[in-house]
Amino acid sequence: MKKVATFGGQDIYSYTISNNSGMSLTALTYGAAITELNVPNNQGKSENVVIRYDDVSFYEENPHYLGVIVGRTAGRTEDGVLNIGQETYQLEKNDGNNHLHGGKKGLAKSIWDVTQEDGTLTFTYISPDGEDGYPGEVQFKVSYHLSDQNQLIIHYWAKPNKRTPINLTNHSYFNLTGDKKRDVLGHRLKINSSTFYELNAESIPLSKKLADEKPVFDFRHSKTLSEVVSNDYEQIKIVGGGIDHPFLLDDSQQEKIVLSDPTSGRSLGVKTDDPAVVIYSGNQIKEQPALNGGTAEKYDGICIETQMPPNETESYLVDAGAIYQKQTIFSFY
Ligand code: FUC
Repeated sequence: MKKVATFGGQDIYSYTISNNSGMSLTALTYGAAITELNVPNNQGKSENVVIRYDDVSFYEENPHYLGVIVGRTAGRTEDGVLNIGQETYQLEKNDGNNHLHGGKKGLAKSIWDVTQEDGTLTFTYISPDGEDGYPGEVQFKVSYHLSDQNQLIIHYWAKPNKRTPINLTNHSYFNLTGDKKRDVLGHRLKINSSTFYELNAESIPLSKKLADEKPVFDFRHSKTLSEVVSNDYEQIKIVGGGIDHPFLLDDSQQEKIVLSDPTSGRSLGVKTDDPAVVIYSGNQIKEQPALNGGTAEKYDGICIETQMPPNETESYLVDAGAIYQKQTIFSFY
């Protein structure tokens, strides 16, 4: 544990865990942000495979949500309007007219308590009733565990005292080249998904579309990201030239998402209990703030945000006293 910053008068610490196979992870008490994830390449050399700010002070505002836990609900809520039964709640609008990633504060800008045990960091945070406009006090617990099989296992747990929506994810930007040697356009992506969502101009999910009808968004056979972002499909242009879309995951026990980088030989397979994933290809990354020891560029990293399908708040309402529990496993090869 090391003090790394002071945000709003509060000390911020970083914690590091490692396994016996060359992996290590560093995360902050602020937002539970993963700032470093070192993974061996095909020569056995461990390098960082997530994007981070060069200057830790940028985590305070964290414009890209690098590495954090986002919630109480990930993604966008149109006009910030949340309906639960007969009640309507106005969530904070922090993305134009919409609510994004839990609001201006959200879990991403909260200070979590941490305990460290062998290869596990456990983060806890109690969000008060009404925080960011959401009803109910909620106890949150998230853990990061590194297994000796080179897996990062993220476990999510929450318990509200009123019926309220909960939909958590981690917002790490992966770049498997290691210590960011180049952008992710040469990475290959495979998603077991036959359905994705089209978005409106404000990135609000509109309607489902079959991958069969839009081969460029059919990732059931892996393809390089460069061939996707250069396609003239209007859904790619609408999000700034790339992917920023929800995909429904087809049922299977297999790894539902696979990302690979031919040059470093690293690949990442993702298993999750969640029925959907938002893939975001870093389209909004600009030159500043600086990332990973140099100037930041568009497509520096890719987020694999496992979560519930969008626009179906009913499906992720958690009753008072009930438990929300999810697990996502990132396996590195
Ligand atoms: C992703 C995207 C958003 C936003 C944010 C930083 O989850 O869906 O468009 O840019 O990250």
